[in-house]
Amino acid sequence: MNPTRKRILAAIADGPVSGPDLAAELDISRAAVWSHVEALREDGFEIASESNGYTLGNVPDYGGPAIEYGLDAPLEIEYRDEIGSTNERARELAADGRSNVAVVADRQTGGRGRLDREWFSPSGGIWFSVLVRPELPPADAPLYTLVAAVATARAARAAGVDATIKWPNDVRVGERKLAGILTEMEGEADRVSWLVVGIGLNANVDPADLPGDRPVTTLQSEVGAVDRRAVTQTLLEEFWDLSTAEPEVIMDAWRELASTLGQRVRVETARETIVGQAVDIAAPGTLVVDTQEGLREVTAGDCDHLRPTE
Ligand code: BT5
Repeated sequence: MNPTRKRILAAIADGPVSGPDLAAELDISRAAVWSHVEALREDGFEIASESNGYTLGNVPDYGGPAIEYGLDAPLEIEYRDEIGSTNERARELAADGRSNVAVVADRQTGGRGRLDREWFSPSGGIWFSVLVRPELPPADAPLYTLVAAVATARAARAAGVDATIKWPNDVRVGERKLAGILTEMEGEADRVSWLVVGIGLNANVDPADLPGDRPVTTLQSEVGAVDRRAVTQTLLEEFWDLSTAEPEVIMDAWRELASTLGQRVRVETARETIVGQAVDIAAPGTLVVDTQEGLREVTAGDCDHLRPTE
């Protein structure tokens, strides 16, 4: 959001401030104050103007300015009502040299999961992709999937939903999938050039509009409709804060929320199937599985939690 508009909103949030006072405080003309206020009203901010000045009323429910307003993370928001895939758009922005942008959409027409699987993204969900350029060797990129999973589970918990993480990229309630993560990157030999972390969180969505072949859930069906703006802000802030933490701190946060550890699991990798007990996570995000042949570290794959008899 335009920094002057951000400052106007901050100034009028707690009561009336007159046009001349705002103009003096921001060192702009009164006409400029007026045109910024008009632009903010067009973005959906309710701004009363009375004899004692401007006062901020309701903030828009969702959208770019709504998410940016009060967001405690240095991310620009690019918002679309409809888009093919926020990951695709974030990759385009990466090619343009951009960074620290989150592309957010109300619905996606071509949402993607891993291995080009379809990701259902009807209106009412939280679908977004964060583009960052961390100073990280490419091999450490999976840490960002852990960060995204922790941030998503924490945001769901803040909304009252008992979410846990299933390795590598699912956030679930019990056995029902609530959210998925798709991390993509481009790297040079020794460092990441860009990273796009896509998060799809079923927020105010009817489970009938989601895949019927696997157990799924939504925040709305767990606790009733949520404030998408607040959930998105919490998620982005948690993501930003944890993304700069040391790997050990990230992994400890992950361990605390993981449902996979201690489970018997079957992991399908591109080459083989590994069965055993998931005992730990290791940097940068590998699952440590205790198998009949000893400890194995798995970097990627589809993981099923098995019942003890399987
Ligand atoms: C994922 O893949 O879980 C990653 C999903 C990432 C989606 C976000 S939305 C914003 C950004 N833009 C994109 O285009 N993508 C990212 P995977 O682990 O491969 O799981 C995919 C499987 O989850 C599908 O094959 C379905 O079985 C199931 N699925 C599809 N849509 C779902 C939904 N909305 N909720 C729960 N499960 C779903």
